[in-house]
Amino acid sequence: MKSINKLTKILTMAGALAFAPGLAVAEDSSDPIIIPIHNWSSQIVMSNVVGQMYESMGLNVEYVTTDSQAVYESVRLGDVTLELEVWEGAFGASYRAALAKGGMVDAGEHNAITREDWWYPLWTKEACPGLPSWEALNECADLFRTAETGDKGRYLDGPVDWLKHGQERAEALDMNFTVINAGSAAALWAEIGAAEANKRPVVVFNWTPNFAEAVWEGEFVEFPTWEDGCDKDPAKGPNPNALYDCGNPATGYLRKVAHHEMTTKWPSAYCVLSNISFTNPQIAEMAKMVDVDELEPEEAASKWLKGNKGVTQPWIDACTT
Ligand code: TMO
Repeated sequence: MKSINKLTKILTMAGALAFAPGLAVAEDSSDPIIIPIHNWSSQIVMSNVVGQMYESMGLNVEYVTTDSQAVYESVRLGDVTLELEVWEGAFGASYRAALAKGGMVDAGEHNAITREDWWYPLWTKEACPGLPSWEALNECADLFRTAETGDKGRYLDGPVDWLKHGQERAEALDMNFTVINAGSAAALWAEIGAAEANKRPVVVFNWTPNFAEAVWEGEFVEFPTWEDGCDKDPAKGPNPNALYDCGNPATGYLRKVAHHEMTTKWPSAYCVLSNISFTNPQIAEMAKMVDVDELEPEEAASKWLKGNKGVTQPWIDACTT
């Protein structure tokens, strides 16, 4: 369906140009397109991939490191030009708030289907066979006790700026878990790696697409199914008095957004942005090139682009020829 829409769009554009030979297409500004960089690998590599695509079109690009929630306000105001990875689970609320205030345009979804939630490597299930249900996890809470968490189980959540509301979820569902925020994505992988040697049960925040699925077999914990408004309306979810008593969306979107002036200031670049649509395997590979192969993000991006010209060049050609 998605690809048919895209094909229709490309054909319609080609048709429009064919019948409007005198059409003057405005040139893109030589001002730098400002691309924000966050704290997980696929986003960093993808940002460099798209930045290098723009450079191949003769455009100027600058990267800035920004907070992954505040960035939506920055896109809206034009302090940054775009955002390439709007994950529904982590950033849906900030995205919706900024979109409603005005100044940000939706540049469409990637092909990818995303999920972000409590996750365990498969050896954990040997010790807690009722998994993946959250009630079973809760009954096994003792298995996850550490010196730090006392008589409660330890759940290692993502860095604070991903706003996963793990503590609120544990409280809303009356779980015997203490939620600790990791300082970085690397701390999540270290936690899994350290548990692997003696197959110690662990539960950590994880997501897909990600490199981790190629390294450790595992599963997401099944929480009460996400309902729209679970983060705003206590009536949603099983606890009538609490927010965040649902899992994250299990088939979430991954979206692109831009500052509204990008459409007129860099029309070709915006056209390319709207064509861009990465898949789960492509995004997992971008992460792997940094987290497993240990390439620098810029290197990973240029290597990824070299291997995938057949994917990216048509997105550019449809906007520039
Ligand atoms: C926002 N993230 C993909 C790290 O969950």
